[in-house]
Amino acid sequence: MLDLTGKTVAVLGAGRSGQAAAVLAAHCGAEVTIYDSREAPGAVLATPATGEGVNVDLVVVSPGIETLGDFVQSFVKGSGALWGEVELAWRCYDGQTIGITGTNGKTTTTELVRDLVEATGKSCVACGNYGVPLSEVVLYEIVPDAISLELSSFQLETIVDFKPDAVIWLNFSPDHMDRYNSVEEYRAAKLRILENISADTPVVVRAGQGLPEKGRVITFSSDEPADWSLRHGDIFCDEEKFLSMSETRLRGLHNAENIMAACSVIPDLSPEIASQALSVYSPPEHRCELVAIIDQVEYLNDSKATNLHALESALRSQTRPTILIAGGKDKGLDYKPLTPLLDKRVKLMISFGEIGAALSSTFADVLKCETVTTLDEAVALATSSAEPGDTVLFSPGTSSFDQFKSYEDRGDAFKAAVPRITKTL
Ligand code: UMA
Repeated sequence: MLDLTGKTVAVLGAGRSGQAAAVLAAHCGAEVTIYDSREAPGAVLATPATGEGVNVDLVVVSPGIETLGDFVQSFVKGSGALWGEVELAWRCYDGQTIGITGTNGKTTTTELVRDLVEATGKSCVACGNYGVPLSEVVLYEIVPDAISLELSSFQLETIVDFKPDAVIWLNFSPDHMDRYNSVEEYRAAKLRILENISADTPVVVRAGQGLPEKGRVITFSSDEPADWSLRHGDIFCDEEKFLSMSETRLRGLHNAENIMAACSVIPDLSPEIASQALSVYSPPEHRCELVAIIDQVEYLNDSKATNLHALESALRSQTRPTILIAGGKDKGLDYKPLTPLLDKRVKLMISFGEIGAALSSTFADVLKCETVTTLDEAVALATSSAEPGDTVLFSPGTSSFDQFKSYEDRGDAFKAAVPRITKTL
C-alpha cells in the first residue's frame, strides 16, 4: 500500500469518488481535508480564495471538477502534486488492471470483461467511472485479482504514472463539449490511457481508429477486416469461428463489438468458457435489451433511446427485418434525416404518443407506417404483423414524459406488453 505517513492531502470534491479517496488517503497515513464548492458532509466549504491559502503535499481531484478551472488551480499553486482519484487508488493496487475507454459501450464492455475474467477462475470487480470508485475497491477485505476499470476522459486527465496492464479503446465520437474546447482536446484526454504502457501491453482497438502506435495492438470490427471480426452473426478470431451471437443474450452490431473487445483482452480464453459466461450475461436494462424470442421474432427494448442519435445507433445495429416502435414526447426534433436509414432497415414503423402522427407523416412516403395511441396497442400490432426472423425494436427516439414517468417506466411497460406466455428466455 502507498505510504503517505506525515503527508498532507487536500481532496477536492465530496462526491462518491472524493469521499472514497479521502478514506483511502487517510488509510495510507495522510492528514486529509476534503474541500467542496458546495455544502457537503465532512467537507470544508471552499472557493478559489480558500485554495490560495492551502499548501499541501498532494491535491487529489474528483473527476467532475475541471482540472484547469480556478478551483483546482488555486489549490495546486503552492502544493506538491496533483493526482486524480484513479491515480491515487491505482498506486494502492497490485492486481491486474484492464482499462476501458471509448464514447459508447463502455459499461457493457466493462461488465463483460468482469464476467469473462471471473469465468477463467480469477476474481474481478467492475469499477471506475461505472459503479464503484477504485478507491473503495482497493480497501475491500478481499482485494480482487483483477479490475475491469471503466475510465472517462475526466479521470484520464489527471493520471501521472497510471499504467494499465491491458487497454480497450472501443470507439470515439464527440462528447462533453461543455468541458473541452475542442474535440481534439477531448480525444487527447482519452488518449492518455496509452501514455505509460509498455511495448507488449495489449491494446484492443476498433479497426480504423487511428491510434498512436503503442503497445501490442489487437483489432476488432463488425464491418471491416480485423483480428476479431463478425460474419453472418458469428464472431471470428484470426479466421477461426469463436462464438455465435445467438449463444449470447446480446443483440446488435455494437454489442458484437463489445463482445469482441472483451474476449480479446483475456489471454487464452477458450470459446467454451466465453460461451458459458456470455450465455448468462444480460446487458444493462433498456439498452437494446433482448426481452423475448417468440416464434422466432426477437423483441428488443431500447427505451433508453431518448434522442435521434440513440435511435439511429439502434437501427444501424439491426441485421434482421425490423418492425420499429417509436414515439413519445414532442421535443421539437427533426426526424427527416433518418429517412434513408429507415428506408433501408425498417419494414414497418408503428408510432405512438404525442409525436405519433407527425412521425408517420415524416416517413410515410418511403415505408409502411401505422399510428396508434398507446404502447400496448403498438406492441399488439407489431406482434400480429411480425413474421419469423423479424425483430420488433422498441427504440422511441424521444423522451417518455407524455405517457410515462421515465424511460425506465416506459421500458418496463414495453416488457410487460410483450406476450409472456411463449417467452423462451
Ligand atoms: N464540485 C466542487 N467544485 C466544482 C465542481 C464540483 O467542489 O467546481 C463538487 C460537487 O459539489 C460535488 C463533487 O464535486 O460534491 C462531485 O464530484 P464528481 O462530479 O467527480 O462526482 P462523484 O460523485 O465523485 O462521481 C465521479 C464521476 N462523476 C463524474 O465524472 C462527473 C462518476 O461518473 C463516477 O461513477 C464516480 O466518480 C465514481 O468513480 C459519472 C459520470 O457521469 C457516472 N461520468 C461521466 C460520464 O460517464 O459521462 C464522465
